[in-house]
Amino acid sequence: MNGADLLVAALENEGVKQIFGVPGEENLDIVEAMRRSTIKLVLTRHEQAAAFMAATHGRLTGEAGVCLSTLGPGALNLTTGAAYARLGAMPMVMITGQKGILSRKQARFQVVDVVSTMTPLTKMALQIISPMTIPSIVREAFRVAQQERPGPVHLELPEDIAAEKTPELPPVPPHPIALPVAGRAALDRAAELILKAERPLVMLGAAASRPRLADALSDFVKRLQIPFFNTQMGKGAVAGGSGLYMGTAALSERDYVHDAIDRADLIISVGHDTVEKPPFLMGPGGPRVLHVGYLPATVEEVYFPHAELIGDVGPSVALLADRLEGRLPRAGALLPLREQILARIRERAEESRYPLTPQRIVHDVRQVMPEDGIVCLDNGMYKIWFARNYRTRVANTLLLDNALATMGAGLPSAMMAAMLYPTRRVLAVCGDGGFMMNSQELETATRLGLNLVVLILEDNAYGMIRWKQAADGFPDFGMTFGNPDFVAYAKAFGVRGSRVESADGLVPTLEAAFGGGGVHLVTVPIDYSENMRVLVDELRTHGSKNRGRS
Ligand SMILES: Cc1ncc(C[n+]2csc(CCOP(=O)(O)OP(=O)(O)O)c2C)c(N)n1
Ligand SMILES: [Mg+2]
Repeated sequence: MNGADLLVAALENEGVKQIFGVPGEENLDIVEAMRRSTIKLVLTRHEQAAAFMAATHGRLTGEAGVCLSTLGPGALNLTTGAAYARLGAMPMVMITGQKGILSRKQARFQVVDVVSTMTPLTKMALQIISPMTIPSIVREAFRVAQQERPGPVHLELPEDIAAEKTPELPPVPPHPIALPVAGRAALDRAAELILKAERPLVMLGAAASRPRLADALSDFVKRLQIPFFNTQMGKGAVAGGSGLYMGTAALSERDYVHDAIDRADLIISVGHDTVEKPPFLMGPGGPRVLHVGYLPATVEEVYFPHAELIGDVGPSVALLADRLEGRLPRAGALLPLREQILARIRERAEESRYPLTPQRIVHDVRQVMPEDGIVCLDNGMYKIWFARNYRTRVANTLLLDNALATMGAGLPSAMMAAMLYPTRRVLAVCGDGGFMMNSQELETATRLGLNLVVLILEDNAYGMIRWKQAADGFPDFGMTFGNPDFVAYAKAFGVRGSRVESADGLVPTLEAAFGGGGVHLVTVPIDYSENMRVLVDELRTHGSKNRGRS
């Protein structure tokens, strides 16, 4: 037995089923230990994709996903994934190799200080210097990665420690940890605030999407009958059909959902994480905010709650509902605004312009996705449209990154979703820019035999930045590029590809793609003139009218 065997045994003890990555020669003892283990090695074509997949495993299951790389160059390729998991609160364990530390037979070849690089990007980063410590370090890594607020942990296993002979050591068994529930005084205070509110509103933030919370939050909202909106990453946290959904705050102000937010006198903010682009801006004289979360709120210029309810969120909100159920005659005060807000959002969803409008694309995608289908977004202009316009009815069915907001994660995150839920429809939606940042993973997806459709929105540009440039009054400059023929590109990977040729062509093309099984790429041209017309001109007018009224 050697250090690598101990590491792999410790990972099996944590229930790890697969490790994503690109090994280097420094990892070969780990690879050999894996060969003799129950853990599968899932090769990717870039370490970044391995990290995005591992992080998404953590996001969707609550159990840390694991990725592996070599030293120096491979480890540095994990850093964007580390930041993605750090900001997005996704549990992940990254294992990297290193040259031997007991002697230096290759001098400084490929050596960079990976632990120092990872330190600010992780919850914990350390080098393993003795096999004896491996069982406890691995247990600690998973504990730290998975406990609130979840995130990435980095372990560096130098090749000589991996190869070092060691007696067999028992792994440290994991045990369930029950988080403390909010105390009576805090519950009473929170209940008092809500009882006094004239126009309450619930906001569901990023932490509301933790997989274990779906039922508890749906119950909470239904028992209180207070209308709710969500942040981008809080989307889907409450099961649909409640009739209480008021919209998604994809922008920070002036959108139609802000009609309700601006009129609220109390916002019960559940699981808001200020890594997200602000869903509304607190300022002097705005609504009071009650922060409900696993951890106290960070104080920001735009977020400084007046009261907090801290503790295990599920049981805490159940206790809060016990104090309030049936005692809130004004719970639905803001509900009359609901229909007009949702009607504005639905506008032009069936327009038959070609190239297609973002509204039409969101609408058509919703048509072909069953309630439990999962849409995974990359980052680009369409993210705002999907966040704002796509209605979710099941938790974690619109996966987007409003934290690091990195391009390139759309395809890998969808691949992970497809691996975890092989019978559900999974769609990656990517811009022509973001797709090309990790398009090499089409090979991984086909090799893994995944059922997955990738939708590419073609505007031949970094559309989001082009839009910002225009919205800020700059001349149109420098944001366009050419694309490969995406259908031919898909074919080169052995992936079936289709191009949408008419406004009515998207739904049947997506249906056929899902129907065919396997990996399928669909490319559709998008008309982004709506960005300026709706998200700037229309909302500016709306915002100023609104301010005039209040
Ligand atoms: C890795 C990375 N690089 C740059 C950016 C800045 N950025 C945000 S959106 C965007 C353009 C995205 O273009 P595309 O994927 O084609 O989507 P579109 O906005 O055109 O729909 C850029 C460059 C980013 N978020 N992440
Ligand atoms: Mg684009």
